[in-house]
Amino acid sequence: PKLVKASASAEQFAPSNIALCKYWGKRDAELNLPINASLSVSLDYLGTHTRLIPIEGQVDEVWLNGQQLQPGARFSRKVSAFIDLFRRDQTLCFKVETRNNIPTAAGLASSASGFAALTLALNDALALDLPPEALSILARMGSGSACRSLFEGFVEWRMGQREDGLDSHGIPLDASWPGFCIGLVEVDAAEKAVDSRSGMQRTVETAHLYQSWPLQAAADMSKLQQAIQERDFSLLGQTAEQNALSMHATMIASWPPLLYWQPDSVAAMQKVWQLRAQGLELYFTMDAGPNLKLLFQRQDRDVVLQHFPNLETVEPFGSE
Ligand code: 2P0
Repeated sequence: PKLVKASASAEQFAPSNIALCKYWGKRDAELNLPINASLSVSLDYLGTHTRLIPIEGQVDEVWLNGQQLQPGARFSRKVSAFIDLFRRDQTLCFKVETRNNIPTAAGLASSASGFAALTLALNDALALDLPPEALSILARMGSGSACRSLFEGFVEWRMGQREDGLDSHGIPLDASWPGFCIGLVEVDAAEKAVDSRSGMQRTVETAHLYQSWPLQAAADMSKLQQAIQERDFSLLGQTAEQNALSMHATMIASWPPLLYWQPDSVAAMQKVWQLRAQGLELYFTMDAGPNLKLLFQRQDRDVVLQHFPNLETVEPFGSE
């Protein structure tokens, strides 16, 4: 978009999302174009509220959860660089207030919901009136996974073929699954040592095992679509868990090795496997961090909570 001046303040919300088939690896690092398609589920009310207020000045003011950040802080620079995509007149600046209601303890990435909410707020403040797919493309430029947070429910990120990335964006699946539950298991809330951007790059450049990842992801995309269409929870859970472990296998096979797990992560995985051996339909997925996200159905919620007390649970499609 080519813009002249801000028209108004704006406030928007976007949900966080959990990928069932992961985005891992870029074919273009500047445009955030992925090597594989991915599929996620958005987390309903858990996400980011972003408010934009036009201000006089030479620099944006970035606030995160009620605290003003230094203009040189990493997050501030990322936000300003993203607003630059929308800015022709460099004197157009904003106060950006970002609030995450994702329990920090869950250690969930907030960049997906953050850039999605910022994109929606810019669309309003600048009166762009862009269609959802265009907004998804723009959000992707801030953070790849943000292109999925533009939508509710199950979302596919089509990788696209074009070099300019205009066919690489999120598409919501026309599917609902009442009773579908996600549980957030906190292992460690601390910020990770290696961010996703560098982790992906290291994996693509150094892990021979990564060559098999695009094939795994393509096969998993089909299985997940089938599972969602047929509401086959076992197929969904198995596919998501194997997909996450396959992604982690490529990370571990990088050099220097990239292992996001902690002893408690492995203990939680073993607990899930044990419960499953006893007949419980419980699966997990994990991202670039030590925390687990559990997948289960409403009818098993009480049993799951007995084994994982203090579990924050979300039902993206409501209960049955
Ligand atoms: C995902 N992750 O699909 C995967 C699984 C982490 C592991 O998308 O560099 O923060 O900003 O495009 O979007 C996190 O990566 O990376 C992510 P950038 P992003 O959810």
